[in-house]
Amino acid sequence: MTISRRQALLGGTLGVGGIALQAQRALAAQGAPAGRGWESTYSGQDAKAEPPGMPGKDYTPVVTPNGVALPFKVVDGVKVFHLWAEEVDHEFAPGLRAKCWGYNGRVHGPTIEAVEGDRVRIYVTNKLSAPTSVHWHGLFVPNGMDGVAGLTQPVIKPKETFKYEFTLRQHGTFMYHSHHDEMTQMALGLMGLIVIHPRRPSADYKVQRDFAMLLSEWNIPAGASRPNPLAMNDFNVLTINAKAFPGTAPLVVKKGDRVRMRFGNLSAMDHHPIHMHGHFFKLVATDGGQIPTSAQWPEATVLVPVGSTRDVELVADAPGDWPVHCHMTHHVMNQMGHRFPNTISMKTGELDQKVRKLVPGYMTMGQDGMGDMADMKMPVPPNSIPMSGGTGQFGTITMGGMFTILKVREKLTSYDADPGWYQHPKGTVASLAETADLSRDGIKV
Ligand SMILES: [Cu+2]
Repeated sequence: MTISRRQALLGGTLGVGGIALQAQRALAAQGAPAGRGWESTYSGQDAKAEPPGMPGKDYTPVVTPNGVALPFKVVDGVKVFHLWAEEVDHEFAPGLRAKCWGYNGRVHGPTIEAVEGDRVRIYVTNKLSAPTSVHWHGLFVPNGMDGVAGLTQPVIKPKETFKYEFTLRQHGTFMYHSHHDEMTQMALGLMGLIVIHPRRPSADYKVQRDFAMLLSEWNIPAGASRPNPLAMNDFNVLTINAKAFPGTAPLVVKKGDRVRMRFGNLSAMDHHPIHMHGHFFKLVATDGGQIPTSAQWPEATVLVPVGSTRDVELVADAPGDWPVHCHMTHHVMNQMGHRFPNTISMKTGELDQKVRKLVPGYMTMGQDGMGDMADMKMPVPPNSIPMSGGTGQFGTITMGGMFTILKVREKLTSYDADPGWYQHPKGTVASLAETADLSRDGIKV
């Protein structure tokens, strides 16, 4: 029997076209999306609890550089957590401490980690002198568990303990933070990350390294002992997990590892374009959910807006020490980069001589930019850190703040130890051009 093209298209007889049409009708009968992806329920769906997912068995725990996971216990199938808000004497980087507000003795608070379908009960004790509340940013919760003081619950007064309880219906990267006097309490550090693993992960969810990083910003005048919550701009301490470089722990991975980096941003006023050297990554999720593979796009810089999370994934296939940092240049500088008069290219020699008559040892800083001030030997006011500067194997790194290092190694004995600086293969480091090179290539200098 032969089937005409017309017959096949109409599906009037058995044929390829007919089967396709039947399949289409079957899909339509099941209520498949008409093309825009709307689903009948999102956050309003029923919550169905599943047995508590356990680390090592149901998920591989994330790494929170410079941080920890919040411990839990299981009581009658419910995961029970306890957060307490309190004042914390926090070190941002060697040389800079401030009295901040955090949870469980840490700034920021520990990472809450769980599995989709877990029933969680989170106690919050207020050990501060001010009332507070905790909001679960991005989570689908019953309205009364949303943690917005005044709107969905009374404030948690000093010395009180509140109980939050809900079932986790999503997976991804989320955040928690104070939702009372946010300007003050978040500026002082009351925030943390929530990581929820999928209950039934797809094959490509598995990674070797899974890092969780919370971005924030602070105004701490040099020498001050507390962050200033009134600041609206001029943030001078920019942090990853509340640490400014060189206080940030490196991200240690093995060559070929699949790596996930989860970024959350609870800064007061700034978005952070996080740039990674030597690699590209794919944007795979936001705090609104997973991005289908077909919609993921490759980037070398991911913008993490205030109040958002972004998950990226990469294959770390290039050995080396690669910066991972905010690309806003003032966000990779520490305290002292602000409020200096602009003296770049000024000849200040005579000025220095004059001032030295009054102030012995006076020296104008910044004629050649700020790099000279990065020298750790230059004195800085008590309880402050130089505006830039860690020290690398080739000298001063003129960056601070929201900066860390992805250390990709071919051989690694442990993920937990800093493997030191990358040993570059011979002939692969930029170096002083030799006369022979210049003459061969006709470069006149
Ligand atoms: Cu930034």
